[in-house]
Amino acid sequence: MKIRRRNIIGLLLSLMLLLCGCGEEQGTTGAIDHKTPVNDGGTIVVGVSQVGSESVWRSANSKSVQEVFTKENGYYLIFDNARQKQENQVKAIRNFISLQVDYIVFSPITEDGWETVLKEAKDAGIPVILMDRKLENKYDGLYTTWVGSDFYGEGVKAGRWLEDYLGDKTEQVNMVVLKGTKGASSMIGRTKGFQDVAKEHSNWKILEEADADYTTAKGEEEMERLLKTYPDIDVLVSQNDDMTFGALKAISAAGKSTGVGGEITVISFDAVKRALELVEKGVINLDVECNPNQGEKLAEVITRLEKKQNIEKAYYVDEMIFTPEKVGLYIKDRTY
Ligand code: GZL
Repeated sequence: MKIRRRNIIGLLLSLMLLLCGCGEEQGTTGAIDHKTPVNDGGTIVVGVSQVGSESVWRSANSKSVQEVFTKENGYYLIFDNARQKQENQVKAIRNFISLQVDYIVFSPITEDGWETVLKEAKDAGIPVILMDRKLENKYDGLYTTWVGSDFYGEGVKAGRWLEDYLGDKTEQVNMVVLKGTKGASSMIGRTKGFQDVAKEHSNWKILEEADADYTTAKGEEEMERLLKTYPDIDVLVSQNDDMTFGALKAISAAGKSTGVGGEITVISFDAVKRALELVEKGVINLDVECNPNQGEKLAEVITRLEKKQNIEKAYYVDEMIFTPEKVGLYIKDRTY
C-alpha cells in the first residue's frame, strides 16, 4: 500500500518535535511555530510563511488562516512568523520543503528575490499558494494561485473619493503620502492607483511620498518630519491604519486638526475597527478596506486542488470604503 506523503511527514514532524523539544512552544524569529504536534496521517499538511505581525491587519490575516487550517478541518498547520524579514521567509519555505508539506502558503514581504527557493519548491513538487501580497510577473510559473486584494484598485478608490470630496475646488491641494513596506505589492499598487488619479488633476500636488513601513512608529516619525518640512499640508494619504495612528499623534502634537472640518483631510487603508471608530468620530475622512479574512478562500482553493479541479490564477476578496456617514453600520460586527 502506497504510504501517503502525509503519513511520512507525521513521523518526521513527531521526530522533529521530539529532537528539538519544540512541543507546544511558540516559535521565535525564523523558527517554525507548531500547532497540534500530532499528525494522525491522512491530513493535509500546510506550511504557512507569514510576513510578520507589523500591523493589526496582519494579525487578523494570521488569525483567519489559523482558524481554518485546524486539525478538526483535516489540516496539520505549520505556521511561521518571519518578523518582516525576507530571509526568514526563505528559511521557513526551505523547512516546509524538507518536511515535504502538501502545500506552501505565503505572503511575500516583497515582490522580488524568490527565484531560488520557489524553484526548489517546484522541483519538490509542492504547490505554492500566495496570500495577500503578490510577486513580480516573472514568477508566474512558480506559484499555483494567489488570494488577496486589488491594491491598485484600492489606490484608485481613494483618489476617486478625494475627487468627489474636493468637488470643483481649483486652488492647489497639497498632499503627502505615507507608504508601506518598500517592495510590497500592496504599497506599489496603492501608490500607483492614487498617482494615476492625481495625474488627472493639475491642482493636486503630491509634496512627498515617504516610506513608513506600515508601522505606527515610522508613521509618527515620518509625519513629524513632513509637518516640519511642509507647513501647508491639506491631505494625508496613509497606506495603512497603523501608520495613520502614528501620523495622527504627530499631527495633534503639531497643534493641527484632521478629518471632517479639520485642516488635514486623512485617507487611510485597511479599515481595522480602531480606525473605523476614528472615521465615525470624523477624525479620519475615509478608510479604504483591505480584507484580511483570506483563510476561507485559501481552504477553498486547496480543496479544489485536492479534487484536481481547475482553479483561477487569482482570487480577489470583497472590500469596500468607509466614510463617517455610513461607517456606523459596520463597526459592531468588526472582529479585528
Ligand atoms: C495588505 C497588506 C498590508 C496591510 C498592512 O494586503 O499587505 O500589509 O495593508 C500590512 O497593514 O502590513
